[in-house]
Amino acid sequence: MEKYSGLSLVKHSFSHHERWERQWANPTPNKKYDIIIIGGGGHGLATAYYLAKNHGITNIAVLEKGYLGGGNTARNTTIVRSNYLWDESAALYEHGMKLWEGLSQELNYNVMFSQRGVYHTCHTLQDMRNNERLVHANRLQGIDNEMIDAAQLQKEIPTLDCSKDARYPILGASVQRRAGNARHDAVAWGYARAASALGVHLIQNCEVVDMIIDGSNTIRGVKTRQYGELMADRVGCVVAGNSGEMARMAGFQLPVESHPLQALVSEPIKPFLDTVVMSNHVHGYMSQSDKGDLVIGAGIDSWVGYGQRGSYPIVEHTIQAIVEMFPTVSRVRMNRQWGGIVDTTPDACPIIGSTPVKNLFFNCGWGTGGFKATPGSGHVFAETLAHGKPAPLAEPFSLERFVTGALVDEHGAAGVAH
Ligand code: FAD
Ligand code: PYC
Repeated sequence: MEKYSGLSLVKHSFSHHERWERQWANPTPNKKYDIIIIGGGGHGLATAYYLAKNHGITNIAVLEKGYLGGGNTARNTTIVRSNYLWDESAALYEHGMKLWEGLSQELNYNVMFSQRGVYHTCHTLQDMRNNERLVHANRLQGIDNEMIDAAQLQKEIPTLDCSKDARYPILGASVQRRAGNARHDAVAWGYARAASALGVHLIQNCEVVDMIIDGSNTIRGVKTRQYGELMADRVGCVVAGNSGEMARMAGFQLPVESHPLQALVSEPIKPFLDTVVMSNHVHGYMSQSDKGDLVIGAGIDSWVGYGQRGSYPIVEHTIQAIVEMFPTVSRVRMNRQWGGIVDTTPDACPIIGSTPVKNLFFNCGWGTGGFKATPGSGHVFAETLAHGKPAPLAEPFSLERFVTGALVDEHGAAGVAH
């Protein structure tokens, strides 16, 4: 089960007290920031870190309405992969994957990135064809991905039911062996600590309730519930499921819908699954955490909502799928179930870049798949904010694509059951 990338520990240059002081900073009255980042999830914290580290901009405030990393970053099932279909998205996610591969060393914080492989099982001929297409596309892009047949799959995952008696027998699978998972909160803490050490202000319990936009349609700052007005030259908004609400404050509409997405974990059991298995067809996926919990998820609630919980029929359906694929876990008890709010776009791809308001940038629309993108998203958004124009990797993901029609359709091709 131990498949972590190696760590080299370097002494951290800040005392515990200094770190505490920085991470729990309050805004200084009348201070103007170069950049305000709204949202202290993984993406916002990664953005702040790369702004400070790669662009030398440290007069930054990250404003978080709750606690750092308490949104979707804390609620996701941590699958990291880069096997997307189209060149634009494959390039973006592969950029993230490469950053993941050195992240523990970069942050001097064990993010427990474990390249244990991710399998997408195929239960129909069409599933096989879709996955073969994906594998070919990935190979042309220089991204690892391969097809295996059911006999090979059975050898690699003995507890998976690959028999012909299953309701939807498995015909084969695609597998990205460099894919895997990581520890969600460690990613947020790692970026937070490293950004704080570089001088970034991390302000928790600070909810943005409005935008300050002048007569020339330029953003000047934000209004917060706890600290009044905070001013900045540029504002980056990275609030996942709350993006639509933020756009409303800024006076425009985004093509995003907010949906609940839920997950659940079991009681801890002995190690029996050292990889990640996903089925688009029977609609469920599972991995096993280092504590032994089975980490299980499925699709979004198809209705919109802001409740951080999922509804019952989905979880019941998910468990049916999991028990079908892994009959051996049928008597395992579930410990916890929760939900997050994900922001979905019509082409299942993110929106990264400028908005109708000058100096206001959005990074949103990652939907059900943004955890894997955390380092890549932060990296390209930092470049975008630093230069005031989209980073090259972000260009295909502009808001304008919904006007020009240049969509990057990753529905289904993402190989996940959403
Ligand atoms: P968040 O972590 O949600 O951060 C946004 C922050 O903005 C929050 O902390 C929130 O409190 C803050 N905020 C909101 N409004 C305001 C305001 N007005 N003022 C100040 N702060 C505000 N992705 C994968 O790649 N792999 C997976 O396996 C996976 N599984 C998932 C499973 C579940 C159950 C869920 C819910 C999501 C899953 N995702 C997965 C998606 C992934 O979690 C998200 O795309 C990703 O975490 C988004 O990160 P973020 O930093 O943008 O958002
Ligand atoms: O994007 O791989 C993914 C994913 C799995 C579960 C939720 N998202």
